[in-house]
Amino acid sequence: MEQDNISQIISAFQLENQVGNPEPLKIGLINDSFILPPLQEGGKKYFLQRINHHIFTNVEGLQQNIDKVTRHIRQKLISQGVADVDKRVLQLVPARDGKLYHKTGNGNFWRIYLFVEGRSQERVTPDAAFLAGRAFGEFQNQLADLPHDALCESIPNFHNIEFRLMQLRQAAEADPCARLKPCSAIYNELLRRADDMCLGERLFREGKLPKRINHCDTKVNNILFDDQNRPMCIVDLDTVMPGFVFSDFGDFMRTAANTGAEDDPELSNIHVDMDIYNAYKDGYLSEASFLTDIEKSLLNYGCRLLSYMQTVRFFTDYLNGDTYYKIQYPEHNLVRTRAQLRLLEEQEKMLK
Ligand code: GN1
Ligand code: MG
Repeated sequence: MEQDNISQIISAFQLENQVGNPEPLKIGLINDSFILPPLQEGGKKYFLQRINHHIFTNVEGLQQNIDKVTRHIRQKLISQGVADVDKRVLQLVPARDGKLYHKTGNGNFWRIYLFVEGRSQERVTPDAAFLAGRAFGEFQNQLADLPHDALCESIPNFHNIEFRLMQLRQAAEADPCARLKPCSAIYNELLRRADDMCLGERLFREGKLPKRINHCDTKVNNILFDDQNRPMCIVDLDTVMPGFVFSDFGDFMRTAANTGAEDDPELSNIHVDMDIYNAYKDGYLSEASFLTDIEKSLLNYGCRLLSYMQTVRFFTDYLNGDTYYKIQYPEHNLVRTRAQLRLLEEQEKMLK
C-alpha cells in the first residue's frame, strides 16, 4: 500500500494551531492512532486516526454517528453546568471542506479529534469499577432520548451472535489455512453452547427485549480516568449503535472482571474478579434507571455472551488466517481464543 502523506492530511483539517510530528500510539486492535502535539506551548493537542475502512465500510455513517452522539452528550453536559466539557466528551475536528473525515488519494480515511488528556488502564480497583459502572450507565442514560434509528449500525450485525456464529461456520467450512482440525475441540465447545447463547436475539424477535443505543466496546481501556482515578471521558465511539444493554455490561466485565489478560497465555491466571463484578454492577444499576425487568435479569447472560462472542470472533479470525484483528505473533488469535474460552468457563461457574 502506498504511504499517505501525513502533513498533507493534517493540513486538510481545521486545526487551531500548528502541530509537530505525529507520535504513534499503540491502542486498539483496529485503527492506527497518533498524537499531534502543539508546536507552541499552550496550543491544542490533537488525536489523529486512520480509520480502518475495510472494517468500517461506511465511514460517512460512522462519522455521522460519532458526531450526533458527541453533540448530544455535550449539550446535556452544558445544560447540567458541568465544568471542563472538553475533557468529558470527545469532539471531532472537521476537515476544511466541512466533512468529518479526510479521504486521501490512496483511498484511506483519516479523522482528527481534540486530544483528551487522561489515563487509560487495563486494570481497575473496585472503587474505580463502581465509578466506571456509573459512567457507562450515565452514558446510556444520556443517549436514551436519542431515537435509536438516528444512528446507523457502523458495522452491520456487530454484536449479533447469530451472525457471528454464521461467520464461524463459514470459516470452519472453508478452513483456508487448514487450522480447524487441531482445534476441533474448541470448535465443538463453541457449537455446543450456540443455542443458549442466541437467547437475546430470540427475545428481541419475540418483542420482549428492546434495543437501545450502546457503546458496543466497553472495554475497560475505553474509559479515560483523571489523576484521581475517576472516570472522565468515554472514548472509542466507533461502534456506538443500537443494541442490547447487556452487551455493554458484559463487555466491561469481560475485560475488567478478569484476573488475567484478554490474551493471557497462562490460563490459570484467568478467573472472574467478583469484587470488580459487584462494584461495577452496583455503580451501573445506580444510574441505569431505564432498565426493564427482563434487561436486569439478562445481565449475567450478557457477561457470558460477550466472552462467548469474543471467543467466536477471535477463533473465526484465526481460522480465516488473521485478517481482522492486528496480531503480535503468529498464534495470537488462538491464544486469545483459549483465554476468552477459559473466561467463559469461569463465568459459567460464577455468573449463572
Ligand atoms: C476491537 O480496536 P479495539 O481494541 O477497540 C473490536 C472489539 C473487540 C476488541 C477485542 C470494531 O476493539 O469489538 O471487542 O477489539 N472492535 C471492532 O479486544 O471490531
Ligand atoms: Mg474499539
